[in-house]
Amino acid sequence: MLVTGKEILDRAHKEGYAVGAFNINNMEILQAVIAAAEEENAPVIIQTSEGAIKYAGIKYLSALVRLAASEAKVPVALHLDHGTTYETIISCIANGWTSVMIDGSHHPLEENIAVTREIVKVAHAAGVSVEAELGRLGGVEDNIAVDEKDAMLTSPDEAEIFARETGVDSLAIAIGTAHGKYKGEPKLDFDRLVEIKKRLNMPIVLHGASGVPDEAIKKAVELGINKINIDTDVRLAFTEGVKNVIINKPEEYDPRKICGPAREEMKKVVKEKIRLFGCSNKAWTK
Ligand code: PH4
Ligand code: ZN
Repeated sequence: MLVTGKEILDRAHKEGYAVGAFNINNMEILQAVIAAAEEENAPVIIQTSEGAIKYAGIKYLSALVRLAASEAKVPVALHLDHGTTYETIISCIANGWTSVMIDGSHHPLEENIAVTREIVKVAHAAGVSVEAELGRLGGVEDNIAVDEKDAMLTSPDEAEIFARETGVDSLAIAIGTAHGKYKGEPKLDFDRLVEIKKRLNMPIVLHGASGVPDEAIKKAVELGINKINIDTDVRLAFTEGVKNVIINKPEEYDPRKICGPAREEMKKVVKEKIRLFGCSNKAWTK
């Protein structure tokens, strides 16, 4: 069942759990995520980055995900992850995405508000949900000075203004996570999350959640995170699965026997994440 991002996230916000948003680039990743969500009876967000669209093609991804969603026994949203241009966002809306992210986080506040507002206007007119981002993700390492760290993380004051001025459906915040593999253990600023959730009272999104210890994720969900982006941990499962076959059966040359086991490895990881996020058995039917 294909639904909007808002339908999925408003419930999660109200009931206090987080929905997994998994990046997909090909059929096997998509099938792994959908199968995991069905086995956990959980709503799920399938997301595609601009890089994924460049790799697979917008028509292919649209057809694949919309077919998978229409056949799925659980609610599925198709979301654009880190949309940076008006053109990409409009093409996704035109091709059936039910949720888009406008990432204006590299802009100063006023400009971020302006670009986000513009997207909210067109997306909402088409019945599509909007996620935006405030604050800078990534590389919050120990050797960065305290005020520099503070400047990268989302300011609760700015978040309040941003949410009010833009009318976004969900907001991605920076509280100490980073994209990709971590060098050390990430330290999340939970006090900041609590303050932002209290002031905004809306669905809050965590990017860069792969590699964050389970206890920290659980706490972030308890404190108000409702959408959790996972890409790297699924990529690692895929490569592990492929490597296992290549190393143990070097004579194998059938792609189905190489990608099939990788699909199983990815499914296991996605199921674990869904359980960790408190999203199992949260699916509904219309
Ligand atoms: N993302 C994933 C971004 C993927 O261009 P690209 O396809 O490489 O972009 O938005 C996340 O927040 C995932 O974080 P993770 O790396 O911790 O899984
Ligand atoms: Zn991200």
